[in-house]
Amino acid sequence: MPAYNPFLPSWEYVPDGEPHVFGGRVYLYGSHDRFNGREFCRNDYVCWSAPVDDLSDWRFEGYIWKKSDDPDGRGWYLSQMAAPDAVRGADGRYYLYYFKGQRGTIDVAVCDTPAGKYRYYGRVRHADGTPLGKGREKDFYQFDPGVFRDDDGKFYLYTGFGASGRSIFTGFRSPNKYGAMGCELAEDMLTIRSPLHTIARTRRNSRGTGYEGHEFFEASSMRKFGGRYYFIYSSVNGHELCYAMSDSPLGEFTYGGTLVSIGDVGLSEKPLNYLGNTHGSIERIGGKYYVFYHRQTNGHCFSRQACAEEIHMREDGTFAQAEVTSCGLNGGPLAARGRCEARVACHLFSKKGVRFYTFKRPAGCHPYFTQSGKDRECDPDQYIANFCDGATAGFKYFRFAGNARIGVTVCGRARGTMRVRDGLYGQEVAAIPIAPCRQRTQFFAPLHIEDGVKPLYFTFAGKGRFDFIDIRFD
Ligand code: FUB
Repeated sequence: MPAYNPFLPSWEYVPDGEPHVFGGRVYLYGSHDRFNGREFCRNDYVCWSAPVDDLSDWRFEGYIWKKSDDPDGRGWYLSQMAAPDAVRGADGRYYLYYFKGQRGTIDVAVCDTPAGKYRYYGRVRHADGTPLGKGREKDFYQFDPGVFRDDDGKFYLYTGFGASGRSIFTGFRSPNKYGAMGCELAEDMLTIRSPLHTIARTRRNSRGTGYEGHEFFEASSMRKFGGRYYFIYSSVNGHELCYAMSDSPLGEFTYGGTLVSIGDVGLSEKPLNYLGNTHGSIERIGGKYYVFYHRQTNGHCFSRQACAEEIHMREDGTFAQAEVTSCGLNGGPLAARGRCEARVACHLFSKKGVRFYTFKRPAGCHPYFTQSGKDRECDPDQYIANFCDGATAGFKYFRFAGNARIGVTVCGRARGTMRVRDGLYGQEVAAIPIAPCRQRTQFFAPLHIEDGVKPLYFTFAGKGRFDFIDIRFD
């Protein structure tokens, strides 16, 4: 079975993913957005897992933690229960750390298995019992917990919110001027037993440190590879995951670079996909490194979906920025055979370029990923809507072998040509005529492409707009 990006079913919206391998499976812990939600994280936490030797085979593990399971009940604090992370404790149980948008504290739930039904365990606190986030000195609004177990059995917690303006959750100015914070946790998994250390810099304290332009914003996550600590975070640019390295779990960490940008910013002269926040981490699975992140679906920032790419570590331990692809966890290009859904385009932009998504879909001729049906209806289909003159969808990569024709399925009032190129600035390999249609209709044209691995870029030239459903290979 091929794997695509997004790698979960098209109707699932899991952003802020933290991948962890436990006992031969990779588990994805994340927030849970709603299709067409009006806020971040409207749904209860679910978990998905896949065997480490088949990253296309994701299994739904069910709801592991509901807002109503928290002692705050269904209070307004819980409206945005976000960005959990999990760790296996010294007692062999699994601890799920999460934060509630408007409370600014971190709570913990526990379970005997990685993806069973968690039950409430407690709130992270100082030794005197004051909740972390409510104490003094450097103890700021808590956000996006990352939890980490070191090889020596010690546990660490990382959190922080580096906004210099107002918090999207509280509406208050961010009180955190230090950056990401890290501390050691006691054996009870709740009590802090070290001072709070600054891990990565914000805009307010980055001058001369190497973080400039990629300062910490949110999404703290810790990993250790080859004896080095890697702090992974979402930068002030929002659309990228960056990392910083150290020889010690409580740093200070040196800026390393960008791991992935959802618009391939840094790899291309201009953003090649609609931007918005992203959040994730790296996991070593079967001897390879993968970066997990989320893309933005539905033209605004409240319906985000899990994606992943293989990422390469250089000999000196640094990572090269991964490009976003349609084939993600597939382990190679997609076969140019049969049907490929348009929803797996990894690049999408309009004649006027892209936008950074906020609460509302941008007006005008901007194509966007969306779906039919309601949230979590398991048979809706996802497609690209509002495809109009100059809109481009790019797919990386396909393996071509003796292909003679290519088609697209579309639906809408449009007339023109779908021009197909074998690269962003590549050769035209097909020109598919498009005519108005009230129902989904396939249009075909001869394909002139050599065998081998290539991307495909589809650009519409003409009048009107349509839904771009899929690509057909003959
Ligand atoms: O999912 C809600 C928020 O969006 C997270 O807390 C941030 O990291 C960002 O992804």
